[in-house]
Amino acid sequence: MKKVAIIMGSDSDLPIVKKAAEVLGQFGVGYEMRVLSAHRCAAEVASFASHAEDNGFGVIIAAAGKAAHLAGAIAGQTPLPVIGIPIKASALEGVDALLSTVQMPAGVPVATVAIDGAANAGYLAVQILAVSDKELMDKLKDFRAEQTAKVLAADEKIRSQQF
Ligand code: RP5
Repeated sequence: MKKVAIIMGSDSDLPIVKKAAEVLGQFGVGYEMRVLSAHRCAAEVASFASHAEDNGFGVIIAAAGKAAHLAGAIAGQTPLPVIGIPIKASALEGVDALLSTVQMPAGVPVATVAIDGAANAGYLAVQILAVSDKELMDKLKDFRAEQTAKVLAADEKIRSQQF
C-alpha cells in the first residue's frame, strides 16, 4: 500500500497534526512526518514534493498556520492528492490559514479540511487509498458502521431519559 506524507509548517503545529497520524495508525496505514516550511525552507519543500510520487507516497497531508502556503506549494509540484489542514495559529483564529489553503486556482486543487481538522485529513487520506485497496475499504465500512451504532445507542439512551 502507498504511504501518506504528513508535512507541517512548524513543530508548533504538532499537537493538532498528530490527530491525523493517530487516524492513519488506527487503520494500519503507513506514514512519514516532516517539518517543512513553504517560507522558511522553500527549496526543501520543492524537493520533497517533486520526489514524493517516486518515494512511494499516495497522499500528502500538509498543515500550516497564518499565511499558509504549504499545501498549495506542495500541490503545485506533484500530481498526488494534497489535503490541507489550516492551523489556528494567529490573532485571526485560523481564518487566515483557511483562506490561504482553500483558495487554489483551477488545475491545482488542495482538499481543505476544517480549521484544526486534522482527524478528517487522516480519514480522507484513508478514503483515497481505500479506493484501490479492498481490505482498507472493508475497514472503513466497519468504522462507519461502528460510528453509526454509537450515535443510535446515544439516541436510544437520551430518548429514555427525563430532564
Ligand atoms: C506557520 O506559522 C506554521 O505552520 C505555524 O502554524 C505558524 C507559526 O509557526 P512558528 O512561528 O510557531 O514556527 O508557518
